[in-house]
Amino acid sequence: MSVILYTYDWLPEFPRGFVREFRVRWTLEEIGRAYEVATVPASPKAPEHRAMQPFAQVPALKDGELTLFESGAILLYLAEGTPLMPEASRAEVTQWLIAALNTVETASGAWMSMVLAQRMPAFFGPASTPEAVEHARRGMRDKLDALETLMADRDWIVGDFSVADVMMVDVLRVVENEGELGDYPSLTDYVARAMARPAFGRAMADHMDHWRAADAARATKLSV
Ligand SMILES: N[C@@H](CCC(=O)N[C@@H](CS)C(=O)NCC(=O)O)C(=O)O
Repeated sequence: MSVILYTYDWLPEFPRGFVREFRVRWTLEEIGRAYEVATVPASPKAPEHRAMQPFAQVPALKDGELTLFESGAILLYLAEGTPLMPEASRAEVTQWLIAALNTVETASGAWMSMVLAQRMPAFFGPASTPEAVEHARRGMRDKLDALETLMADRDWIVGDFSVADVMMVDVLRVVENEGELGDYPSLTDYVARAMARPAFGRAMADHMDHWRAADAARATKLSV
């Protein structure tokens, strides 16, 4: 049965490609599960949105009667019973998916929000001091250093490609896009290896098509 993935009706250019809805699309493509996309208004947030996602964020997912939020919970749910969650390494795959969110993304997210506040103070401000940004960057690099050592002698984080790799790579892509993986060759290769997967390519094409269609719908609305 097809699931419904909720994302925003429209977003400006800068977050496209990196909205957390993408990691769900990628997982759905990896496991070959049919899905439809439904939208919630980005602004103002609707009560129906908050009813599905108490923090009024995306992604959210509906599978029949079940509604889920939190990308980590959604990925774990979808991966269940598929090759992305091998029974023999369930505990380690879960551990690494949580490490991606709770150790790496907390550090990279703290740094990234400071970078965005400097770049677009009107939108994300107030800007932090350069010293505070550098402090956050060093905190992120501590985590990247550990991952770099780990990934030097493996292709995927636990055995074969798993849902932990979807999450870890989706977190690292943001850092790579900012040019911060330049001196991490193992992590650069890891991200490139994952992004070369056909499922990643299909998910990204659909993700970007969604925003193009959203632009067209918005242009039509503005012209009437
Ligand atoms: N912990 C949440 C974070 C979700 C999240 O930050 N979503 C962003 C889009 S990538 C969002 O909706 N931001 C708008 C907002 O917070 O109002 C998850 O992993 O699902």
